[in-house]
Amino acid sequence: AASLGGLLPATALAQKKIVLGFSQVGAESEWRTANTESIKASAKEAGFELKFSDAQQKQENQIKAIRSFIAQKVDVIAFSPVVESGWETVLREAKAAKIPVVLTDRSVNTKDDTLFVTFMGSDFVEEGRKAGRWLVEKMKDQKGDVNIVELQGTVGSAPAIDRKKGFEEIIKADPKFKILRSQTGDFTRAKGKEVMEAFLKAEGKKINVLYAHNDDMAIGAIQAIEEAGLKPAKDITIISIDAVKGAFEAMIAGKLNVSVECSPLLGPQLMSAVKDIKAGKPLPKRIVTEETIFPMEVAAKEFPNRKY
Ligand code: GZL
Repeated sequence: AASLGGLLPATALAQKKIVLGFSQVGAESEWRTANTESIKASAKEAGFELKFSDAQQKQENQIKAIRSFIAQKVDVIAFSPVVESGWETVLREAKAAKIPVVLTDRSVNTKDDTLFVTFMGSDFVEEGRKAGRWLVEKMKDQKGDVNIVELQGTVGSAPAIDRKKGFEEIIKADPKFKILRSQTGDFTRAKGKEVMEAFLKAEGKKINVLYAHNDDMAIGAIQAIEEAGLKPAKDITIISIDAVKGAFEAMIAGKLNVSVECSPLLGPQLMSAVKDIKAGKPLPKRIVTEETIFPMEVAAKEFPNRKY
C-alpha cells in the first residue's frame, strides 16, 4: 500500500500547525515575566506550536536561538532584541531563508527595514516625556535646584536610550533640573539597589528625585533609601516606568510617587500579526502600544483592574 506517511491527506496539510520561534530577552523583571506569560498563553490560544528561548539577557544567545529557528524552518520568527545593534547579519540569514521576522517590545538599529515585517511595542521616548512632564508639574513651585539621580536600563537597549532621551527633552526646558548621576541598573532589582546605595553614599541628602527606567530598579532603590534612613517618595521623589504589580504595591504603601505604564501584554497582537503574515496580509511597519501614567493617588483604585 502507498506509504501514507508521504501523502498527508489535504485536510492534515491544511491544518499543519503554524510554528513560531520566539527569542526572549531573559527573565530580568516583573515586566519580562508578564510579557513571557502573555506570549505563551496567546500562542496556546492561537493553536500555534511555540518554540521559546530565554537568552538570559545575552545577545549571542538570541542570535543562536534565531539561527536554530532558521535551521528548524519555523514559519515565523519573533524576538525582543536585548540591545539595538548587531542584528543585521542574522536578520539577513532569516531573510535568505524566507522566514518573516516580527520585532516585539524593543527595536533594532537598521537602515534596511525589509529585514523585519513589523515592530510592535511602546513608544519609549514618549514614556520618558511622560515621566519628565509629571516631574515638571510636581516641581512647578520649587524655586531652587531639583537634583536628580537616574537608574538607566540595560546599556544599549532601546528602552534605556529612548527613556533617557524623552525625559531630558522635557526637563531641559528649566535649568533648575540637574541630573547629578546616571548609571545602569540593568533593569533588575538587585542592581537598582546596589547603584542607588552608591548614589546615596556619593550625594546623600542632596538627592531630591530618582528617575528609574523600570519599576524593578525603583523597588531595589526604595530598599536602599530606607536602609539609609530616608523616606522613599517623601525625602526622595521617585518616578518609574512599567506600572507592574510591584509598582502599585509600592505606591499604595506610599513609597513610589508615579509609574508610567508600559504594557507587556503583546501576546495577542503578536499572534494576530503571525496569522496575517501566514494569510499574506500586509502589516504596518510600526504598531504602537497605547498606554497611560499612574500617580500614587490613583493606585489603590486602579490596582484591582491591573492585568500584569
Ligand atoms: C520595555 C521592556 C523593558 C521593561 C523592563 O518594553 O523592554 O525591559 O521596561 C524590562 O522592565 O526588563
